[in-house]
Amino acid sequence: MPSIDYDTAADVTKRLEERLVESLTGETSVSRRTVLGGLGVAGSAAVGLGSSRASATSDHDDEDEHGNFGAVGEYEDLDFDPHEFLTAFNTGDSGQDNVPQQVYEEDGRTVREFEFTAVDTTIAIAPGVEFQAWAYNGQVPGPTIRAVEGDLIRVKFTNLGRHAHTIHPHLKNLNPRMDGIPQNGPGVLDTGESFTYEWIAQPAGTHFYHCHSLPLKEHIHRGLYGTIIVDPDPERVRENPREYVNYPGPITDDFREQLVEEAKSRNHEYAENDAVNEMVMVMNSFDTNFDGGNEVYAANTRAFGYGVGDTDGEGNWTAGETKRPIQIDKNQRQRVYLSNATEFDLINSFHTHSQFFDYYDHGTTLTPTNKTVDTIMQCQAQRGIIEIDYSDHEPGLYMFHAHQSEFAELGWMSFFEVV
Ligand SMILES: [Cu+2]
Repeated sequence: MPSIDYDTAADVTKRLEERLVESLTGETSVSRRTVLGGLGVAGSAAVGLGSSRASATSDHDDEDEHGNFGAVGEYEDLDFDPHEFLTAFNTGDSGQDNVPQQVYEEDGRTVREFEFTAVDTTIAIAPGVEFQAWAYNGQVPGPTIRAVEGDLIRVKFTNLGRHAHTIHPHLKNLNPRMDGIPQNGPGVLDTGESFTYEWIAQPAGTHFYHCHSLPLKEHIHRGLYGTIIVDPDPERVRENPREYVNYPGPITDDFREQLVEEAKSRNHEYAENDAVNEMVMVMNSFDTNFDGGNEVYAANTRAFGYGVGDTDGEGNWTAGETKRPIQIDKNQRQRVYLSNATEFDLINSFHTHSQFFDYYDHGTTLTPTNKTVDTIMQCQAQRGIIEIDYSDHEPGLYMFHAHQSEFAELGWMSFFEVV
C-alpha cells in the first residue's frame, strides 16, 4: 500500500490535534472555545485545565457545596491507554487489574461481582491537556462490565471522591432500591460510604451506567459513566425467539437456529464469540473551561486516540505515543459496542468512510434495526451494536468519525487500519 496515504493521514491527524491543543490554550482567536484565563502550555508539559475553573463561569464549581471532605482517593494514572480499553471486558472471570472481580454461584444463579471505587483524578484527554475528572476505578470511561443474560451483577461500590455519587444502571431493574438515584434505596453515597448494588443482567444488549447525583450533567460529564454488556443466552433465545427480533412474521426452524447462532456469537462463554473481534467505544466529551459547552470530543477519552501518528507505513508505529489506528483483520467479523456519554450536545454520531454497516439499536435484538447504513446517531445514553465487514476492502486506512464535523475536528475522528 502506498505510504503516502499514511503520511497524509498522519498529517491530517497532527494538524487537527495541534489546532485543538492551540484552541484550548487561547493562542488562536476562536470564539467560546478559547479557554478562559491565562493558561499556557510549555512544550508538551501537561497543564491542569481544570484548575482554570476559578476564572471560568460555572454554577457548580465549589467543592464545599457538598460538604464532603475527608479521606479522598486519588489516582495519578495518566497512562490510560484507549487501545487497551477498547478490548477490556470485565466478566468476573477475567478483566482489568484495577477492577477487583469474581464469579460464583448463589441460589442457582451465576453472580458476577465487581468492586467499584469513585475517585477524583486527573486524566489526559489530548497531548499536554489534562482534565480534572471524577472516575469509577480511576478511569474514564469506567470499566466495561460484561455478564450473561439472567446473571446477577453485584457491584460493591465505595465513594472515595469529594462529592456524593451513585451508580445508576440502564437495565431492566425490578427493585427500586437498586436504581442508584438520590431518592431511593441508599440515596447518594457521601465520601467514604459504601453500598452493594445488585442487578439482574437483563435484557440482553448494550447498556449504560452512570452516576445519578445532582447536578446530573456535571456528574456525568466529569467521567462517571461506562458500558454494561449483557450477552444473550442462546438457550433462552431458542425458547423465546420472538423476544429478540423486531419482525412480526413466522419464526421458522431455520430462522430460530439462525438466531441461536447469532446469540452464540454474542456470548463470551461460547467459542463462536472468539471468532468475532469486539470493541467498546464510548463517545465522550470534555468541558475544559466549565462553561457548559464541550471543547474536546473523543471515543474513549483521548482526542484523535485512534488517529494516525508516526508510522513507517507498514503498521509499525512510533513507540511511546498511544495514538495509532485500530488494526483489524479484514477476514474477521468486526463488532463495536457503542455508547454515547456526550454531555451538553443533544446527539452524537458514528460515520464510516467507504463503508456501510449494520446497526442494532440498544443491542437488544439479534437482527439489525438499521441495515446497510454509513451513519447512525445516538442521543445521550443511547447505545447499540455496529457490525462492520471489511472482507472485500483493500488493505489500508479507513476513517471513521462523528458526522457532526465540529466534533470530528475537535477530537472524535479516527481510523481503522485494515490488514
Ligand atoms: Cu456523581
